[in-house]
Order: sequence, then C-alpha cells, then structure tokens
Amino acid sequence: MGTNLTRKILQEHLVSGDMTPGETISIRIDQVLVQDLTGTQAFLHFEAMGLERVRCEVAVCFADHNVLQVKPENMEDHIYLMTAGKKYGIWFAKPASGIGHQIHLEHFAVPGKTALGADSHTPHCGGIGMIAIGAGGMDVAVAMGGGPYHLVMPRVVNVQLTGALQPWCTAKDVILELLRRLTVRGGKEKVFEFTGPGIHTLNAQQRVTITNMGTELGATTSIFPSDDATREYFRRLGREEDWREALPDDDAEYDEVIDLDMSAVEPLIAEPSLPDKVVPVREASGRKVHQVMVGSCTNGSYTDLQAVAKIMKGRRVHPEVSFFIHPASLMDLKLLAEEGYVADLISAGVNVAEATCGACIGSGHVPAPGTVSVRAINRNFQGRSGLKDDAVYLASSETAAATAIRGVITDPRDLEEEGIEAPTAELPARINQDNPNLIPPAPPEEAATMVVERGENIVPAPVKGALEPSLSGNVLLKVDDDISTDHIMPASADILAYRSNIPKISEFVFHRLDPTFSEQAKAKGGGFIVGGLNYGQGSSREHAALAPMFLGVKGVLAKSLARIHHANLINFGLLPMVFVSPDDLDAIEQGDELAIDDVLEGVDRGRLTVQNRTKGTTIEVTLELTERQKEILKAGGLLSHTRARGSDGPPD
Ligand code: MIC
Ligand code: SF4
Repeated sequence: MGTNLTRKILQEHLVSGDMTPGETISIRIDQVLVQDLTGTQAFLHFEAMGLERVRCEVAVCFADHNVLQVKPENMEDHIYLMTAGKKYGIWFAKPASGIGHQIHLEHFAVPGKTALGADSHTPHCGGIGMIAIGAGGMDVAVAMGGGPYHLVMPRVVNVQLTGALQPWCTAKDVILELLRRLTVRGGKEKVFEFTGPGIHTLNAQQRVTITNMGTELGATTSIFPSDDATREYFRRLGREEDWREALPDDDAEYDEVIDLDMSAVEPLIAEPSLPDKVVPVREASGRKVHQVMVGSCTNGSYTDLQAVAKIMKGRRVHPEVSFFIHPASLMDLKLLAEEGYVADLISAGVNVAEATCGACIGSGHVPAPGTVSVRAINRNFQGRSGLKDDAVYLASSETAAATAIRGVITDPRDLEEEGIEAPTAELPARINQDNPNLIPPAPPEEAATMVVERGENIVPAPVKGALEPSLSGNVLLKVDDDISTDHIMPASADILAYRSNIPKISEFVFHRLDPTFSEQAKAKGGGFIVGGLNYGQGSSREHAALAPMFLGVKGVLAKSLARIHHANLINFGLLPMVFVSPDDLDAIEQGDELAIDDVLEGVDRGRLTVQNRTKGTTIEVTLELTERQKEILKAGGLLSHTRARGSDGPPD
C-alpha cells in the first residue's frame, strides 16, 4: 500500500520516534510564525535560550491582532517585536499588513515544508500542501532556535470529497458540515487529509478556508495535496518558482476514511456559542440581526470579499444592521480597490475596516447586550466578541451578506428571488507581493550591533521552581465541558495590551466566569482547576497556562484536555490530570481541598492519587506524558528544564 501525504512530509522531517499513531515523534520545522499576542512571550523565551539568530529557514512575526493600539502598551509590544525580529533574523509584518496566516500563505508558504505557528490557525497553510501546526509560544521558540517539535503521531483521516459545491454553497459550509458531524472534540490527535475527485473543483483559497477552520475540530492539522490548482495559485502570486508538487500515492493508506459529497452540502450556520452547533441556515432563518462581519483568517481573502462585493453591488445594507469587513491581506485589499470592488462595498454601506484580526479577537465592534451578530469567521466561544453573554453565529461570507441585506438570518439562496446571481469563488488575477509593510530582518553583520527596544510592558515571564513532592490546595473553580482558552485567559482590546506582562494579565484569568478568580487564587496560595471534556480548546495562547501558573495554580483535573493547552500546561510546570473514571468529576465541588502525595513518583508512573480532604474520598488521575515531558514537569517547566541541564541553545 502507498503512503499518504501527511506521512510523507512527516517522514521527510522526522528527527526521532516511531510513526505509529499515538507514539511521540519529533520533527524538524522549516518555517516559524508568531503574531503580536503570542510573539512577545515567544521572543522572550527565545532570548532566554541565548541564541543570536533564528536557525529555521523562515521566521516571521505578524502584527495583526493588536493593531487598534488602544493602549500605549500595544505599540510598545510592536516596537519590541520589530527590533528583536530585525536583530534575530525574523521578518516583521507591520500593523495592517493583513492577518498573519494569509500573508504567510501568500508570501512565504511552500508546499511540502513544515511550519509551526504560535497561533492555532496555522493549519491555514495546509491548504497548499504544508504540514502547518499551531503550538504554544514556548514550543515555537524552540523551533526558532532550530530545535525539533514534539507531537503525538496523529491518525491520518482521509476526507474523500466527491461532487461539487452547488450555487451559494461554499468551502465554509464544507468545514461546518465536518464540524456538524465530528464536533469540536472530533479531531484530537488527527490530521485531516483531503483527497477525492471533489478537490479538483476547489481552488487553493477555498481549500485554505477548510484547513484553517479544521482547527475547530481540535485537529493537529489539515492538509490538501499540492497539485495543478495549487500551482495556478502560486502563478497568480508571482511565486511559481516556490511551487512544488506534493501528492499522496494513488494507493495511499489512511487510518480512517470519511466520505463527503459536496453536492449535498447546503448553507450552514453555527449557533451560539460553539463552532459545532451547526444547523442549516434555513432552520435559523428569520432571526433579527444587528451586526454582520466578514473577515478573519478564514473568510477575509480576496475570494470571500469579491463574492460579498458582487452580492452587495447596487444594494444597501439593511438600515438596522452594522456590516463591516476585515480584509485578511493588505495586498488583496489593494487589488479589490483597483478592481472597483471596494467602491461597491462602500456604496452599499459596508464598513471596510482595517486588514487585521479586529473583531474576531474582540478588538472593536463589540455587540450590544441582547443583540445577534452573524460572522463569517471561525470561532464563537462565549464572550469572545467582548460581550459576556454574546450571541454570535458563524456562517459563510455569502450567508453573512444575505443576512446584512435582509436584516434577519437569511439563506443566501433566497437572494435569487431578488435576481442576485450566486458569485463564483474567484482567485485574484495577480497579487503583487510587494507589501510595503513587510520588513525583512537585518543582515547578520548589521544585526550584531542592533539594540532591542524593550518598553516597560515587556516583562520576562516568571519561571516556576521545581515540582514539589506533595501538593495541596482548594478547587478554585469548577467548569463545564469545552471550556476554551478564551474563557481561561480572555482576549478583547483592554486585556490584550498586557500579553507581554504576565503579572498584569493574570488579573484577568477566568474574568468573565468569575471576576474574583485572580484575587481568590492569590489569597489561597493557588490551588486546582477542575473541568470537563476538551478543557482548553481553541487558541494556542500559552497565557492560559502561564498566567494561572503565576497565580499559583498547580494543575488541572479534567475529563480530557485539548492538544495545545495540554502541551502549554506542561511547558509551564502545571499538572495536566485526566480522571481515570470521568464520573469522579461529579464528586468534586468548587472549594474542596485536594492533596496529592508522591507527586514526583506519580509523574514518572503517569498516574496520581488525589485525596479530596473535604469529602474524604480519593480520585485516580492519569498524566499522558512522554519521558521528555516528565522531566520538563519535574523541573517546573521547559525553561527551568533547559536551565537545569545547564545548556544554552534550544532544548532537544
Ligand atoms: C485566536 O484566534 O483565538 C487567536 C487570538 O488567534 C489565538 C492566539 C492568541 O490568543 O494569541 C490562536 O488562535 O491561537
Ligand atoms: Fe486572528 Fe481570528 Fe484568525 Fe485568530 S482566528 S488569527 S484572531 S483572524
């Protein structure tokens, strides 16, 4: 039997391990990306390794999340990232160059290569045949230093696409259909590899929309082959020389197969407040909407915005709706302006906002209480928009535009009644890659004398001491299933200013669930968090481990842990504990006092006994740890581990 594309690329980059699903492997990383929320910590970790220059092929830092610069701290972060990047050999994409994933795709991505990004939507570039994985900033810093990335060898799921999308049905609906079937927990330790005759009906940008949002399945990554359609995209980018073919063997073997007939996919919408609460748009239609957004790394491309402009041309946004778009790339926006599409949008009353993450990360356009917002973006975790009890729906750009015209959730196919034709998914004619905001690193000789500018907000991350042999503390918070890192370490403009300042940002841990959490955790000298399934899903932000660690949190007990958050907990020395018997969750209450003895032996065994002193019971938990992770945990985290070994340079 032949080899699938995922295994081919992993094999070519394999540093250690056995490529059997479930086993730990490590791989060489060719390209690294960070952004302005995760980048400051990643850069600080990199500096702590004592290296002068990055050792990967390409490293880029994108100023895309914190662009509004609502506080002076935001710009301080950017100045640090720009000067450090120049010195250490890292490209810097200035604010409003666009959203990092799209800029990386257009400017740097190369089929067959590996990329590690300090952002969960790094699988974006999987759409052109890369193995692109999201990780915490600490793991990305290691890759910047030339160290390997350690991961669980995923099961490779073959999604066989057949048929072709019907008018008004889109790539976004394909990924929503997968979320409907598999849920936000369905992709853990899996790679979704797309093949089948249907892939030839999708252009590269449509494929990217699918791999980008594969993140919401909890997947390690998603990938399409690099074929003639990919080549055509690279030709239009003016980068045909970077294109190479990357295909699975004809008789490739997979661990699982899913069939998806795209002809049967209809316009879908995810209801508040999870990306897998998917229903046909028809079932949700008629609900009054106050706000509509198209953008983010998932739906902000030329292809999406051109479709919206074609729908809006000659029409008006409903009088009671605010409709804004965040383009994903400055160069796409420029082309759309040259071709007249931006004028069509403006004439229709669409607010063409800056090319950034913007409202996707709760930076601006916060909805009013009691209103509905329909967004062509990728995630709608409760409170992420900046409003605690928000009602955010996720849909395609076409559904969003139809909704903006009618003022109620609308199946875009209904627009045919008004004589509006279904737009086809167009690639840009030619995207000029001369992005004025993309700043290359300084050459080594110049870099050697450069000084990194560090404002007062750039505070090195606290480092935890070695793991103690016994631990005790109260359950500081008990939460439900599917708690996202947006719940643990909220985003939104006011808080984002403190991403480089852990003492300050730790004041906001669990802020929307319990505004007193941080004070209580400190007053009690730390403790434990108890959660349900898929604890820590969503973003890669290591702040969701680092800030609780700063508050004295010693570990998390959950029914299951999301992939990136699990790694982040270990990197910062927190115990990632999973109930052996999930029902034990019911026997713990918030406030209970827990104690664990023989912690170090338990870490070695991968199993601990937790005493509930309040209830007088004991609970068994497992720790899924590799030998390397056991050592990291015992040392108190990755930085302490590296220091304890007394070595400079990236950890192995
Ligand atoms: C997100 O979409 O949640 C973010 C903001 O891009 C995060 C990164 C972060 O929180 O810094 C992600 O996806 O990893
Ligand atoms: Fe930015 Fe939203 Fe994409 Fe995250 S999901 S990178 S916040 S656009």
